[in-house]
Amino acid sequence: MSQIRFELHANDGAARTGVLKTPRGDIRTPAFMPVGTAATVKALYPEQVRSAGADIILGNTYHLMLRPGADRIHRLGGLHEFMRWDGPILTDSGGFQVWSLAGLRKLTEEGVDFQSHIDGSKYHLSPERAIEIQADLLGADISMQLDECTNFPCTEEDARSSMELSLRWGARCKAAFGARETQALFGIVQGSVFDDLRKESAARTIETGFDGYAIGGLAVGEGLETMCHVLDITVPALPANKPHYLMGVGKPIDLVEAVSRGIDMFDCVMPTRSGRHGQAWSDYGPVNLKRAEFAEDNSPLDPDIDCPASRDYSKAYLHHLVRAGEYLAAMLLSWHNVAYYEHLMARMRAAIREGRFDAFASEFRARWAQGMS
Ligand code: PRF
Repeated sequence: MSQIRFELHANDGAARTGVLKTPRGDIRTPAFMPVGTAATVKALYPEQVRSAGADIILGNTYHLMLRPGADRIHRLGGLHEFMRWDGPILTDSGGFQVWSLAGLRKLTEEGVDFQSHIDGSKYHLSPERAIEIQADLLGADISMQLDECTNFPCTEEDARSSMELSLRWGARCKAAFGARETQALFGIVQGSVFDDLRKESAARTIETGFDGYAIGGLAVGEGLETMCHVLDITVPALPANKPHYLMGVGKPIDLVEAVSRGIDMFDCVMPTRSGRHGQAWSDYGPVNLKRAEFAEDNSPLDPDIDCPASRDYSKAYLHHLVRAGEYLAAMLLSWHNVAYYEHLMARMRAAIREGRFDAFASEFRARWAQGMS
């Protein structure tokens, strides 16, 4: 019997809240996973990630297999021990990163051959190797199937052949993974922006059978409206009793729109990356701390968030740190941004629980629009 169980506690329209139970701890859903690409959520201690409200983080097969190497991490006790994060970790399978980062690469039925973006050395990733790295060597609590993130835009023909490859790779990942008690495997639905392909990909991924279902191939330049349409088509085609994970998304407004359509999990570099670039997230959009208007603004970023970076430091101080190029600027802004994202998830969970998610989403959209004007 798997010790990883998904419990749904409340529904409000299509939005849901619950808990994904794992031996390493509960993941409250809807959940946001900060990205810890290289065995670190950049600029943050694990304790800060946890205190900011994160129940789970994401790691990357691609980066870790290149540096320091999956076998080395295994010899050092696995990814949790290596990076001193004792909560759940979900790892991405690497296909998407090979596509966006690697040098020369060659895709075959067997898998993908590619050259490291660090030193050009050669690697191979297959569905079987992706499972071995994630589940056996890194020790991920949740592994992702190897997939191909379909280019956007693309023809329906290309989207179909890419989707078919991901389906075959998904079945091979499932076979390689087998049945495990303390680890889970998620499938990934592809199909670009074509309704029929999305429905077919969902049905056939479900046929293979996974512990959770991700929606891939989005946040690739299609825009919020198109993404929402794909979610409207795809999420109802997924099993209601399994977690629904939208990969690589997104801005705060994207999270609100996706939760309203039944998504339970997200990951995105947005909070940490923009934190390193002098930006703080808010309900009104991103705030650029470099701007002169903050030079003597003694107010904190958000006194309602229980995080020192959000509550205790003035915008004037953060403005100064950003202007001076200080490391602490990246550290405090990343901390605030992760805490803001996690606080947003907590607000959404409460709104769903209390049956007022629609009102929450409307008010959020209004604030977001106001910030954009
Ligand atoms: N597949 C995988 N990881 C991903 C994506 C995907 O499609 C995306 C979508 N852009 C983000 N991360 N395996």
